[in-house]
Amino acid sequence: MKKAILINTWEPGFGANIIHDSRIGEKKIPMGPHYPIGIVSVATYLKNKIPEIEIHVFDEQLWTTDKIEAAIKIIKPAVVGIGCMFKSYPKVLKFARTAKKLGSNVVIGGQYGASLRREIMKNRGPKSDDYCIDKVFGGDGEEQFLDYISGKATVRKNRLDLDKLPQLNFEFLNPKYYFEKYHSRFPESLYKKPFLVYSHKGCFWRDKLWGGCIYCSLMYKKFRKKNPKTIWREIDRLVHDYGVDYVWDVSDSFLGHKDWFSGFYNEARKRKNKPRFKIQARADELIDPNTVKMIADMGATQIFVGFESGDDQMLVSMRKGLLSPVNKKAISLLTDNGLDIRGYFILGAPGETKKSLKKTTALAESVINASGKNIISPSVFTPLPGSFAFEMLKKKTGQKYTNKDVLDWDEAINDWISIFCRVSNKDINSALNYLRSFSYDVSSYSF
Ligand code: B12
Ligand code: SF4
Repeated sequence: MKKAILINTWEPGFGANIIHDSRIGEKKIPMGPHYPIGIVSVATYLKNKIPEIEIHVFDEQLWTTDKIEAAIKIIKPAVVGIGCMFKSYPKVLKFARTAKKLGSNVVIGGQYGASLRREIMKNRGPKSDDYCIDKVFGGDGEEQFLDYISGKATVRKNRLDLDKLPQLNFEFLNPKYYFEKYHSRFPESLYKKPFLVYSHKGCFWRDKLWGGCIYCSLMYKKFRKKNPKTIWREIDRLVHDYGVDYVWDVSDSFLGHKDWFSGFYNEARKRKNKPRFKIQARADELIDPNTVKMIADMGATQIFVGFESGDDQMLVSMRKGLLSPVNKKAISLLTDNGLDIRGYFILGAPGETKKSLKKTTALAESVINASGKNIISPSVFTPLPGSFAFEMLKKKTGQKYTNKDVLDWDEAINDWISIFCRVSNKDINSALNYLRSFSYDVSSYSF
């Protein structure tokens, strides 16, 4: 019987925000854990199509790197598939080398590989000195991984119909381990069983001819959505069978399609027993009073919004597709409707100045001051592979970032600031440290 292992890589502190609390000193807002819905979907699809296959899914949030490596040595799978986002790439290589030494075929999927496929194959593929990766898959992994395991010469790269995907098979990873971990990290939380779903893939703004924020590395090109009934079937199962009380819909523009949202809302209204929601939306989707009322009414509790900057020129240089008045209107409407905001800010836009940084800190302060339950997440502009910004950096730095799959991110950020900003690294870091100095009650938030 063929054996396969799928691994979700994880770095401690992913996305964590350093905070300073006068009582406890400096600490990070604790994160997660996040159930790896992408990799479990790949495993589920494969098992449905080839029931006799033996598949194991390991998640570094639950097992240590050493334990997973030991499991690879014991199981000796024919294929090892590894999920990769940019910070975890060195870890991906570690697993890949171990698996390759044991004779497994190694493939990677996820955001990072999708953007640097050519570079990865050049440096880690069969013709390289460090051969440890056989294939890199971008986009939806379900069908591609199935074709690869089945030995098909040409792997399909169709965009999947999201309504036709099977519901996640929780035999691969039991949600209860994630609930337990969540509870030990957030013992005071109002929520006991948080979970992730996605109702869309892709983003309307990125699909537009001149659209897409320049820092965005999202690999999904065309906006696709699940039927509201499909996504509610998933949510109902989570609530009724697993007691889920908090759902983060990780789709990038939950409110991007008005008719779809009305359909989702109408389904929400039919249900008495439903979870609270955390959703992500653009500020320009949050300026219609009726829409904001509806998200409050359907049980949303926290809204992720990328405000990015308080300066219009920076919003233009990052190609955000909206200006400050829109950000301000969204803040006031969310506040009026009792919705908590998790606001994202990016320091280091092309053309950033001390003055524009000040406007950003002022906007961030206005989010904090709007409600005691709001949180801000500031970060320094990172020119990720797959983004327009990465191409800008490559253009200005000759060969430095060309043909490479392992990149020094501190160096890339420094180069970005010195080439594109009109402030120093020091100025950006002092604004960052200031924005990270607020303390929060994170008991129900940081999932
Ligand atoms: C949830 C999420 C997180 C979570 C959890 C991530 C996780 N590992 O589960 C947290 C909060 C921890 C997080 C952190 C960060 N994230 Co994040 N995150 C997301 C988000 C919103 C959803 C991901 C998701 O679950 N999608 C739904 C599932 C079903 O799709 P999927 O994950 O893409 O999986 C499919 C394919 O990738 C593929 N696949 C996946 N694994 C494998 C493996 C194999 C073998 C194969 C064949 C296929 C395959 O098949 C899956 C099913 O179709 C995306 C945006 C988005 N909408 O995708 C950003 C996104 C992935 N994150 C991003 C960023 C920038 C970050 C942070 C850097 C933020 C920060 N400032 O700290 C950190 C660092 C992460 C890192 N490792 O480097 C970027 C891209 C990063 C990159 N290029 O690697 C994205 C695209 C956002 C954006 N618009 O730019 N993130
Ligand atoms: S960052 Fe968000 S809004 Fe901007 S293009 Fe990417 S997914 Fe769309």
